Amino acid sequence: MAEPVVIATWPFGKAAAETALKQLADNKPALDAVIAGAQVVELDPTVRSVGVGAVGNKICTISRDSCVMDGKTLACGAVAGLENIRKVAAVARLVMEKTPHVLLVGDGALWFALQNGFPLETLHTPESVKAWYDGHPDRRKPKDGLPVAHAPEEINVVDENNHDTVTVLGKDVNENLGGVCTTSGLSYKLPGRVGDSPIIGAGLYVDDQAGAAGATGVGEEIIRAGGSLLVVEAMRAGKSAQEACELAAKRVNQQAVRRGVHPARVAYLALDAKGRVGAACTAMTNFQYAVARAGKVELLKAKEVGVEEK
Ligand code: SD4
Repeated sequence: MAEPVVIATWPFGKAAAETALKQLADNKPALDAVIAGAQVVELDPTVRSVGVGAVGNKICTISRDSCVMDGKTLACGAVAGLENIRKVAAVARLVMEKTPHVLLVGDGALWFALQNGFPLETLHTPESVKAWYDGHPDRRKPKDGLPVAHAPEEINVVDENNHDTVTVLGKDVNENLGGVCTTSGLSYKLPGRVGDSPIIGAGLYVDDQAGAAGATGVGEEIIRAGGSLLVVEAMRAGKSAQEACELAAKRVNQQAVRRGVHPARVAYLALDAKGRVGAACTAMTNFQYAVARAGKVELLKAKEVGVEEK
């Protein structure tokens, strides 16, 4: 039997990786394990950017995006713009299992969740509402004499604290890969805005025959670059997990420079079927990720790829 491995975004991914690794050690399939791990973060009211306790969009609604993918069968499912449901990765999984579709959005996703027994619950907490109020771009102090930008086209230059997604990739004892991505998306986003996190190929892609990849950061840039699929295809073409993440991060930089919007804040994680991991980011010096294997979880700093690198 192969050694299980989990990799997850951000310091809060440590709890996700720990939970997922325990499940994998009990011989659970990769997809079950990573969803159980992501759920720990979805339900943690101290995390401001994923589920319960998240900072809302421009009108303070907490609108969630999530997707899941099974590397063995390529089965996948997703939800976008889902409100008032706490365990949205579990809903994405049911879209995969119970429908012929890949992605349900908004009211349809909510109807589907309710039909399948998920309770309608608020995700706001007194602390998250206060954080929304205090951090609202209209209320922030002007920077260098200019108001802090918050229009969607300027989202790249909003500070780096207004977003964080939990993406968890795992390899089970049978060398099958599974992945999940779940988020409340960019805080103060426009109502109706959907990021990369529920888009298969952007926020997540998993194929046992090539590898698994996931993303975090500014979703618009990840979608534009075809992020996670780009990482997986680079692995399929022979790059290591690390090289593939760097290649995709460089692509984001090149596109951002070409469009005159640098810095674009994006990070990629990758895991191959042999358990080798990789991580790279663009202008996100604070990006850390968790790797769990052999009963231990460690937090690592991703390699930052500079604009000049080709
Ligand atoms: C989004 N990619 O909605 C997500 C947000 C995120 O680190 O991951 N931020 O664009």
